[in-house]
Amino acid sequence: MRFPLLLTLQASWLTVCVATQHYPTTWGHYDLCKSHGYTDEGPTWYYMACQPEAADMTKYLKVFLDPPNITCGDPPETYCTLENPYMCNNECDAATEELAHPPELMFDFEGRNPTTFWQSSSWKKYPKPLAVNITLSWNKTIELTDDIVITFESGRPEQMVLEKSLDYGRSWQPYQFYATDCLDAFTMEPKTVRDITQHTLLDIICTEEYSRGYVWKNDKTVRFEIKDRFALFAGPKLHNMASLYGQLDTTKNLRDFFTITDLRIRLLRPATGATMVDENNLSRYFYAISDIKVHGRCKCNLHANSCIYDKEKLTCECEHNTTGPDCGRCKRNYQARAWSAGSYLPIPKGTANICVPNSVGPVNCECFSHSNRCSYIEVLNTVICVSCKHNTRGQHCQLCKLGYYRNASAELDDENVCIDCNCNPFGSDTDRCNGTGYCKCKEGATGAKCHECLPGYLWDNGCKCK
Ligand SMILES: *[C@@H]1O[C@H](CO)[C@@H](O)[C@H](O)[C@H]1NC(C)=O
Ligand SMILES: *[C@@H]1O[C@H](CO)[C@@H](O)[C@H](O)[C@H]1NC(C)=O
Ligand SMILES: *[C@@H]1O[C@H](CO)[C@@H](O)[C@H](O)[C@H]1NC(C)=O
Ligand SMILES: *[C@@H]1O[C@H](CO)[C@@H](O)[C@H](O)[C@H]1NC(C)=O
Ligand SMILES: *[C@@H]1O[C@H](CO)[C@@H](O)[C@H](O)[C@H]1NC(C)=O
Ligand SMILES: *[C@@H]1O[C@H](CO)[C@@H](O)[C@H](O)[C@H]1NC(C)=O
Ligand SMILES: *[C@@H]1O[C@H](CO)[C@@H](O)[C@H](O)[C@H]1NC(C)=O
Ligand SMILES: [Ca+2]
Repeated sequence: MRFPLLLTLQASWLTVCVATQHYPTTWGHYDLCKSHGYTDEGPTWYYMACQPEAADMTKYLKVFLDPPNITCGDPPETYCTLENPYMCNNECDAATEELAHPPELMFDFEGRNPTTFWQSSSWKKYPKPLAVNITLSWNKTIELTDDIVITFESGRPEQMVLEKSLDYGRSWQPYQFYATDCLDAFTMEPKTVRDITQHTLLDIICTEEYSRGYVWKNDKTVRFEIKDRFALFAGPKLHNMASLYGQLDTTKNLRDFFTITDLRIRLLRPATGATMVDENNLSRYFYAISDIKVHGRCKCNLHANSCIYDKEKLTCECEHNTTGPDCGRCKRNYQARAWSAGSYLPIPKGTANICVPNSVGPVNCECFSHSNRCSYIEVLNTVICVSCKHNTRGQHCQLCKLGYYRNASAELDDENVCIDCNCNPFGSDTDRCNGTGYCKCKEGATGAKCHECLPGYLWDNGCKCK
């Protein structure tokens, strides 16, 4: 006897669909955590997987340099342009605003002329390596959504490693190696992102794409190619994000690959523009970076569609009764079921996997003793009685099945609470009746059950005109 339950559910689905049709353009984008719907119990919430919009993440990071005093200008120094070693009248002076090159200038609004940039001291201690670590920390888990792009105003480094951390800087893994000669620098075969396939996506490569061919004006950027990697699943123009999301959902390693809490740019050897280092002009060699792009979204485990920056800290605005910086736990009193992340599946709207109130569960299976079985309906976050007996229906078996009416002299938990309408099949339009047991009669028929004829009619499998 599942029919009454199915009816109730179907009714709720229908109203839910109507309620969400106002947002057709947002379908499949996971930007709504819940929407309003109606069941025969009244208004209700309908829950969906959701995530914050992708944004420029450089606004929210802290930057640390190692060595800490590696920025040029303290004491003031002169340096040469790389194209022309005889032009050494450029000055870096930390105490003069126009001549200072502090780390913030890697993250300011670019597009100004001239560009603003951070610059290191020059390679005075050659042949001791000029090594600098630039560490970017969010103190929050971030999912990358676009290429990391580093723009150099010096030549691009001859050796560099991009590293990531997933545990707030406790451990680090390489993301990509960069060198003019990968074999020589890292004993790795040179590869490019085009060599990567779906099966080797997690492989860490060394690339010579962004170090070779020193051209001052044009080739200033070093990339970590997120979009090319996405494209292996989503197609060249990323038109099939559903396929990518499906993969991310089922493969934790893949999801983690694009997830970070910190990034570290390890600059190991500056551009020299030649095979030999000119020891007489070491102030030609330094690092200068004008811009770093990191595009991503807060990781909220598909339980939040916004992430706020308050008191220098990013936090997901958790829905679905989850909590924690990444919505990684169930709230107190909502732990009736183990926490789990929301799911991108089924495409396009996903599954919310909301946290369930402790009080909701078999204990609260309230069915007026017409059933002792309940079912938890995820999308509505409610418990519904299953297989209501005694001709009842509804979330708590509190209504009468169609074709039955409420016995006014019986309590809700009485076996006799619903009375068969018993409408005469020939005299009535339907087998339903109103709250006092009156059926809806066809023309000529009368009586509570439509089993009698009005004057002028004769009973003959219904009332017929004389
Ligand atoms: C940075 O500080 C260390 C230790 O105080 C010192 O040895 C080093 O020369 C300094 N480097 C620069 C570039 O000022
Ligand atoms: C940079 O980070 C690496 C590890 O990621 C560490 O071994 C090294 O000592 C750090 N400092 C410098 C100046 O390279
Ligand atoms: C990082 O965030 C946690 C809370 O999520 C906070 O307790 C801690 O102080 C933060 N650390 C830094 C360095 O801001
Ligand atoms: C650069 O090197 C050349 C020749 O090696 C030398 O004449 C010149 O003085 C050097 N420039 C500086 C600024 O040291
Ligand atoms: C927790 O879930 C209930 C539904 O069970 C909802 O009414 C309530 O608003 C939620 N609380 C929060 C803070 O999201
Ligand atoms: C209505 O309920 C009362 C109380 O249980 C019962 O005695 C009576 O028979 C019921 N009426 C019908 C028509 O079933
Ligand atoms: C049911 O219909 C009858 C006849 O039309 C009417 O007298 C009665 O008030 C109705 N009862 C309810 C609860 O609407
Ligand atoms: Ca800048």
